[in-house]
Amino acid sequence: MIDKILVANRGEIALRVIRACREMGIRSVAVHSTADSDAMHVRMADEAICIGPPPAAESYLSVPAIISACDITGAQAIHPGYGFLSENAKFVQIVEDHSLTFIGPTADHIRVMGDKITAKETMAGLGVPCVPGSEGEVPTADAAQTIASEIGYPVIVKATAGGGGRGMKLARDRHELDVAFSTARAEAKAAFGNDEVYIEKYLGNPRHIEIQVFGDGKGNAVHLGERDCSLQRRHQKIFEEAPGPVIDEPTRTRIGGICADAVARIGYIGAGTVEFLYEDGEFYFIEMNTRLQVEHPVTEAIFGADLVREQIRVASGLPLSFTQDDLEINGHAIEVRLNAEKLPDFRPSPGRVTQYHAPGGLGVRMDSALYDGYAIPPYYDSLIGKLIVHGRDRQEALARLSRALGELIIDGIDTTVPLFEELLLEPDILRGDYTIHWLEEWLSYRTGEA
Ligand code: MV4
Repeated sequence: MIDKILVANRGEIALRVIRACREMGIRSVAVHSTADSDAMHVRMADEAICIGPPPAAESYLSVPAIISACDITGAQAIHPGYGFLSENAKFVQIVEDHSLTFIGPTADHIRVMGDKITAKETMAGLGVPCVPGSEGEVPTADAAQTIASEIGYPVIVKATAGGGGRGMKLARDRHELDVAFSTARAEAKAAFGNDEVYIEKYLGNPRHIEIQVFGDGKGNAVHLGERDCSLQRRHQKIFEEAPGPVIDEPTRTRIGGICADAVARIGYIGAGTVEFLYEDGEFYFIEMNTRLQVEHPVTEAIFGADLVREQIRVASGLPLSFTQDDLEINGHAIEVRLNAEKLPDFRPSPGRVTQYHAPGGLGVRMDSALYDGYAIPPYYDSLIGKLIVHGRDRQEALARLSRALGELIIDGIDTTVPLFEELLLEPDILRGDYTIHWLEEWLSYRTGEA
């Protein structure tokens, strides 16, 4: 049994994991860079160890430093959080080779899903509906022309090593395709050292709907419904909700069942997210994330489940603490991401937080590592907190979000809080009537670009 976990992350997600450890009677080890000596995760863990200088490449991404920290502290397992080493198959292989437990999927599952062509082939073979497109790699511009004329324009050229919006090129007609194909390939080569690309039919105005799945590594898996994460800016989600405003119970049961069945059949272990584009009532698989996601708390809220606890349980060889039949949705939850950024251009705004007051009360959860007087270092992601609200229905969740934003005080730095106060006045947002392009269109209209 695992009795000490090293948390290979920082900020609110490190706290999230430390909290689960404490409730399970498991000791926690924080790692930190020299820029994070005063960080809250260092104080909240049972032990802390410095692993390097401020740049993440020399600290939070340093595999030797993290493995050494396990040796020194006697931690038997590593929780990677999200980002950093969470989807790095080579790291997971090294962890396994050192007889340590990675709290997450196997290196093989991470590798399969990290290569987007292999991921799509695998999921298609397991009965998951995919976007129409090429069967695997498209090797030449001629092959691209042939496939595009079969599936019809517009098409999108994607890098197999990409994901999350990196390395994509749109082609509206056959004239645009040659340029899209060669630039996608060149950019993929430069960014990922892998120039393999594939082609899909471009969906014009979909929602981003993702299904939370959980496997026990023994051929059993469940789904925990969907999240609608369509509100994004430059592929960064800012507002997420569960359940999805346009997904009904039969639809949820059908697509959730397909996803749970697929991951069960590959023997998947731990938390995963199956991402879809959803348009005209149809789901189209695009990618699978093999980590716990930033927005997991909205799922926790409506199912009353602790997903980090479940990750630790299955990594320890224990069964999930619920079956599919136990899982029932209760109400509606919304998360907004609070970033240390200055509007209107979202420029990072690190610095000292002179005053901090977290909102509270019924149905309010604030996941943040902030405190009064904390100096946000400039080296890392600008996410400084997540405000999650839960209500009996969507309307109550929205009212609670507005109320909680009003209670929140973060002084001394600029944050994205005013953006959410404005969004909550928009009829489309109040109705749940938005797609993946809504936010960027709204932002460009507001700043007078359009
Ligand atoms: C697409 C698409 C339209 N058609 N694929 C962007 C991130 C990556 N996960 C997949 N992405 C897209 N793939 C096809 N065939 C549109 C996007 C896309 C998008 C997807 C989800 C959320 C926001 C987005 C914003 C722009 C483009």
